[in-house]
Amino acid sequence: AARLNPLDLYDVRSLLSDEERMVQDTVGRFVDEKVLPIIGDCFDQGRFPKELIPEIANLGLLGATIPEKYGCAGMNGVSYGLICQELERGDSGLRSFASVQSSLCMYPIYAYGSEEQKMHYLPKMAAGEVIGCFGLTEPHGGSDPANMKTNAKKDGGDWVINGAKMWITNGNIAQIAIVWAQTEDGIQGFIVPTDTKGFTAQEVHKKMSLRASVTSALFFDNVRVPEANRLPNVKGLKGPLGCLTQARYGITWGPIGAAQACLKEVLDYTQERVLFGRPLASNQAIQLKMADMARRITSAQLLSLQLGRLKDAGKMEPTQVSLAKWNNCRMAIDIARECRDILGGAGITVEHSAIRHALNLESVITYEGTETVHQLVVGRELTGINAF
Ligand code: TGC
Ligand code: FAD
Repeated sequence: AARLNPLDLYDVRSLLSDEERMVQDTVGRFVDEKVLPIIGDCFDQGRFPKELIPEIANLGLLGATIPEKYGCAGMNGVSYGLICQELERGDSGLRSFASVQSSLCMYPIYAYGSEEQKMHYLPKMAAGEVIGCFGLTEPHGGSDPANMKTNAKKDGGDWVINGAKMWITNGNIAQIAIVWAQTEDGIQGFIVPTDTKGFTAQEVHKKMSLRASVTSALFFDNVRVPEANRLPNVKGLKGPLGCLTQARYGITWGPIGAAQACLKEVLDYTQERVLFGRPLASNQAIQLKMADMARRITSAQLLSLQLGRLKDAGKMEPTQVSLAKWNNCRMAIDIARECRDILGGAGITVEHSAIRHALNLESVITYEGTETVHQLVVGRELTGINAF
């Protein structure tokens, strides 16, 4: 009988539709041909491969679930998940770029914006001509966004924004920022063109994680935008949290790709590496580790697929997203670290991908709600007691 696919032991792929498989194959090919050959160097040099944006856009990967009316691909949630999985098999930084553009910038315009805002921004964002960033986190503490200090005050027909945001993906390459600010009426969202007077973005350097991604601090010094730039259809923390649910859903899929990349690498490496007169793969201690990786990847695949089916049926709950974000990030970071170990000294350079994925996943397990935040969301669901 044919051997099982070590990266998909339960043939989860057979549960996908033809269209979903096609999306996965298309993105997979792009990652194999265009991303893997350059990404180690990008990480080493601390460079986001901006030159890939046009092709990512051409493949329909930006705002992929938004209807075609707005220049987007109109795919389902499972296809979006597969996009995230394949991109992150390349690098978490590339998946971050797509998550932020799709779920954190295009989604709020689509879900909370006026028809004029949607027609104006979404087609250009799908085409990769307008890049967005999402400013929620502030320097004094990201886990508790309700306590934000950035504020927007009404002044005639305009809004004047003051404050600062921290750790903002795409900050220095964005043409627009989706900025969440405190107003007299609670938290509201604004579309801020990054060439507006008083707006500055300052890139964060010396990162040891997500090096192939742009991360920035944003500063707002009397930044003035017209009322037409306010997202009219949401008020309160549920605005940004609703975007986070979309992005976190995609992030449950992404780390599966990172873990698959790492497992594939050590499966190959341990066949070739001969120590004590036999391939490394023939040692029980090594097989146990790799079997355990396959077990954890398989569980994560089934979790994300069912989450995606719930999402496409309109039944996905934020607590379910929290559980999967927690589980799948933990799964992947543990696997990446073990793979780094199995590679020995060879595991410490970017010639192999394990250390790059392991370091990237330090960000992935922290952003979009830390592991602890997601554990406490699940705890609150189980007990009815808010322990934050
Ligand atoms: P609470 O005050 O209870 O709720 C406020 C309102 O929001 C609603 N809600 C949600 N809606 C949609 N999705 C969710 N996940 C939601 N969670 C809550 C809720 O029903 C309520 O609505 P209403 O109508 O009653 O006003 O807020 P909470 O107690 O649930 O929130 C606490 C906590 C800690 C869970 C929340 O503050 C939190 O999630 N903190 C973590 C912040 C975070 O994740 N930041 C991420 C920043 S963006 C980022 O990291 C991008 S990285 C991207 C990349 O590079 O890939
Ligand atoms: P803090 O909130 O200060 O948390 C510090 C520690 O305290 C954590 O371990 C946390 O789990 C723990 N903790 C917090 N509350 C509790 C509690 N009640 N009980 C027990 N422990 C607790 N944000 C954006 O808005 N947009 C972006 O595009 C974006 N991109 C990012 C890119 C990168 C590379 C990184 C690293 C971050 C990004 N973030 C972004 C910010 C990210 O969402 C925050 O870092 C994250 O939400 C945590 O906030 P914090 O860093 O302020 O940590």
